[in-house]
Amino acid sequence: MIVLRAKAVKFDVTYINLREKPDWFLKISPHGKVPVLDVDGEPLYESNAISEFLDETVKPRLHPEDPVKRARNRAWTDFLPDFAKGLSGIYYTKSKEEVAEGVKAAPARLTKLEQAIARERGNDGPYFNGRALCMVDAGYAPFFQRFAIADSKLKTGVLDAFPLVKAWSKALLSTDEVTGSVAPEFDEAFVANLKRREFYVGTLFDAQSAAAD
Ligand SMILES: N[C@@H](CCC(=O)N[C@@H](CS)C(=O)NCC(=O)O)C(=O)O
Repeated sequence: MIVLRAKAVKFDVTYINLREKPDWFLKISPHGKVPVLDVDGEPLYESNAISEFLDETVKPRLHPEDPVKRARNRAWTDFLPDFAKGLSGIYYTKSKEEVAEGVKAAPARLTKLEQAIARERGNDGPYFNGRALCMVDAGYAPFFQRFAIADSKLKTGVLDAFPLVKAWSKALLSTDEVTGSVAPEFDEAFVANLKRREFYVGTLFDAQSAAAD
């Protein structure tokens, strides 16, 4: 969605309930996962594949022009599932103790990312490659969005030791393409999901204030 928005593509969104996946969705999504992009009746799946398709077919290019830089950007997008595990390992946990373990484990991945930003960018940002939003930004932003909601209650301060990552996350979370990429009730739905799955962080959002947090 961030890539679509960055390229000003006109699109319609259909949200589905992942706990009751409709048949039409299961027919077009082989792994039963979102997102799926329907391009004139051709379903595309896997965020990376969709984003790459959009970058090849719709201007402006979000990937760097320089092939070496582009390859390194792709390498950091490949690191995303591992990185995401570092953050979700903090909030997809069932107790305070598990949160603390997650906080202890996350810096190994955050250090790699901090070093990558320092090395790849060579300027003040605010995005992964500098002044322009790029594909790496689009990949990481959703994970920073989710972490920010959880950490508004956990207050781990885990990003404090990683100033470049922290500033990057802050920039992404105040970028229109990112903030507008989720449904208006996204925060509320995310918190409801944390509660439903009985994660410890869910207990920190009380029923009355969840919608406002
Ligand atoms: N590798 C996939 C992962 C997508 C993914 O995990 N989607 C989750 C929601 S964020 C999903 O559809 N989960 C439903 C399920 O696994 O049943 C991608 O990047 O598109």
